[in-house]
This record gives sequence, structure tokens and C-alpha cells, in this order.
Amino acid sequence: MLDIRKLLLFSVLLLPTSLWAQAPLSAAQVSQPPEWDKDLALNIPQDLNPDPHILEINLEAVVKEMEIMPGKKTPVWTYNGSLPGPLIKLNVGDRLIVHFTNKLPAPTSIHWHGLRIPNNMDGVPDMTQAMVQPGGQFTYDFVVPDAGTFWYHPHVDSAAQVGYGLYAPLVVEDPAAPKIPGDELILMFSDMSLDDKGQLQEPKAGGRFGDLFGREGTVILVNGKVMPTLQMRKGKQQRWRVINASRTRYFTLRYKRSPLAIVGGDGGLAERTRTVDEIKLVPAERYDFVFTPPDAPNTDGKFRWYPTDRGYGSTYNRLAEDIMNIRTVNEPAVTPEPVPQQLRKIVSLDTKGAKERTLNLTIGYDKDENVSMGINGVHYKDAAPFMAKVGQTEVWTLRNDTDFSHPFHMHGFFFQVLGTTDPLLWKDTVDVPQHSVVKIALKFDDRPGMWMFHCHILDHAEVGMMGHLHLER
Ligand SMILES: [Cu+2]
Repeated sequence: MLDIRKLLLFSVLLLPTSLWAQAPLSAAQVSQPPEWDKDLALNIPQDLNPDPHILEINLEAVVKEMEIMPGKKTPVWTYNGSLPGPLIKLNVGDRLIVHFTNKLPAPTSIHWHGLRIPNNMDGVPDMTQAMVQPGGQFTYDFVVPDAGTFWYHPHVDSAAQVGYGLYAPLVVEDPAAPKIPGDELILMFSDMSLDDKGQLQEPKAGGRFGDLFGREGTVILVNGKVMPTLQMRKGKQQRWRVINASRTRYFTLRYKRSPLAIVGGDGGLAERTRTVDEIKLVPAERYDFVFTPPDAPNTDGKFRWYPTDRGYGSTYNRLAEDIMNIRTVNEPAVTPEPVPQQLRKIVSLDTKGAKERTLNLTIGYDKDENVSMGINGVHYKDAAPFMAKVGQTEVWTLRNDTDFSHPFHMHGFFFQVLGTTDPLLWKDTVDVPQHSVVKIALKFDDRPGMWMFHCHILDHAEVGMMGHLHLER
């Protein structure tokens, strides 16, 4: 006797095969196209330590000739000979040990941008460590406490050194975080100032105007490449972690106004997903979003940079630029996976009784008529530290009455931006547009020491728009 379950099974198997073929595959069932991210591949450092919770690497700052412009050799300043430098990838709570050697013709240091690590690992010369002289070494050794998209770069003569190519990504994952669809792609956007022979321009090119405006490079680079190609398949999501590693340039980025589902930023996941159609990325800032390839199979498109209004003359007579080829391969479209909307619980900092400070971001001239920027009218060389106590919550009013925007960065601590309707997100870098006020709340955990804060237009930082905070127990 035939039982009812067998009967049901037979009837399913007897469905016309054309019906099976028409059902689109889900994104989870297919892979990215072969070699989809080949042009954007990052250098992976060798782990010298057998402990799975310790990443121990050698890192060398070294000048290497590279072909940035076709047929021209550029002496790029690199970490381990690659541009960007090696991708450091860890899980929350892992320990990182970096045996750093300086083979540059100049002193340097490494700042671990956004990481809440002990003060003596923060990489600020004459404040948290001595500069690493040419031929010298320093070992960085710390535990990474937070998931997120971070980066590392020098904190000595940083406008020049970052502009010459010293920058690299650092990503910390939390295995317990909600699953975000899409294959990970880490993109460092930057630029470089080259002359027509491919040589690096003088770091102080443009003189006083360069100091005021900041120095934007002549070529835009995506993971060190001019116009790389990224392959995708319609509907098959990619999770992009984007980092602005340029010394001055703002990146407003979009792809045909396609939706970009932002799931996180500087300090890891946001509290919930926010969907936008363009990303504005100020120097040193990061976002983490799901990109759903929108184009029909067998289509080519261009991912573009748009000028951002960051003050006087910044958009005048400037056009959008193509910065990356988007190749949608000739494979059937797939159905995207849903992006979770609730991502993480973030509690708003309690600002009742918080200590309040106002930081005026200021531009002036010194007695020799050189541009002199500062905080509250004081150039960093003359600045006394702000005094602060471990455990204290503070509210900072960042006031910008100048004609230029300033991306404000706090070392070592995350903050929350007040008065925004965006989902809560821990940040360490925030734009303070020209003629505006931004308020942030910070809470100082138990990591006493000297902590810098500054404009991350590195040309502005170099002419004085920096300060420091002396955090005591
Ligand atoms: Cu600035």
C-alpha cells in the first residue's frame, strides 16, 4: 500500500522541470565571480606566532618603486613594500605584536587609528614614544578591544608620509556579531600628488594656499590603484569596508544612486541599518555597508568620486571622476539576502553632569604671515593640555567659524555625535563643516596618559590644528 508521504514526494518530483529552472537562485547559493577582487587584493602579513589568538608580524617601512602611472616609476613610501600596507585582521580580544623597523630616510612612528589601546602604544612622537629613527625599531604589542574597521599610519610629519603612501587597514571582527550578507571587500580610498614624470611632489607644494586648502593629490587611488576593476554578479551582495586614507581629500562616493545599506562605521556596527544612496567619507573616517550589484548581466559601469563642499573653492569648477570599473559578469541575476535591521545595542552616553568644553577650530597667521591653525586660537606647539579624569563623561562643542571644514579626530576614545537622527554609532572622526557646530559626548575609560585630538586634514594638523588631553586617574 502506498503511504501518503510517498505520494506527496512523487508529486513534487513530477513538477515540470521548467518551473525549477525559472526560480532564481538566492545570493547565498552562488559565489562571487572568479577573481572578483583580484585588482584590489591586499597584502596579508605572515603570522609568526602559533597561538591562534596572537597575530605577530614583522613590519618594515620602506621606499619601493611602484608603477602608479603607466610606464612611470614612483618611489612610494610603503609598509612591507605594498600599497596599501598589509591588512591586519584580528578577532576581538586578540593580541597584536608588530615588530616594526624603519627603513625610511626619515623618522616615523605608527598610530593605530581608532583602537582603544594603552597610551604608550598610540604612536605619538615625544608624547607616547620616541620617534623611530631611520634604522631603528619599535615593538607595538596590545590587545584589540573592539570590532570595527580601523587603519594605521605614521604620526610623524604625517601629511607628507601618509601622502607618500604609508597607510594600511586593520579590521577587527566579532564572531558573535549578527551575520551581515555579502563577501567582504576592504577599500582604502586615497590620492597621491605626482608630477608628469611620476615623481612625488614636495610635501609643502602650494605654500600658504596648500596649508589653507590642504593638499589633494593629482591621482585618486583605490587600494593603491588607478581605476581598478571590481567584478560582481547582479544581486550577489558585497560588504564594503571603506576607509579614507588621504591627507586632505574628502570622498563623496556613489554608484548610480544605488542603495547602500550602512551597517557600521568607525567603531563597529551601528545600532541599526541605515540605507543611503551616497557615502561621504571625510579623511580618516570609515563606513561599513552592503552593496547590492544593480546592473544587468554583462554590463560595465563606473564607480565615481564627487566633489564635496568642504569650504572655500572646494567644488568650484570641479567635475566628478571615475575611480573604479564595475564589471557585472554574464551570469543570471540572483535574489539578494535580507540585511538585518537591528544590529547591536548601543546606549546613549548619559551627559547629565558632564564636563563641558568648547573647542574653537581656528585659522590665523603668525608674525611671519605663515598660516597658523589651532584650537581656541592656540597653535599646538603652544598648547597646554586639557586636564581630564578617568571615568568622567564630557561634552565637547566643536565650533568651526572658518571657511573650511575640519574632520575632527580624537585619539584612543570613541565618541557619540549629539543632536543627530542617524542610528547611534561609535565614532572617532567626525566632520565639522565650515561655519557650523558639532557636539560630541565622550567617556574616558581607564587608560590614563596623553591623548591627541586634531583635524585630520593632515595639512591642517601640521600647521597647528592639534591639541592634547592629559587623562589622569
Ligand atoms: Cu582642518
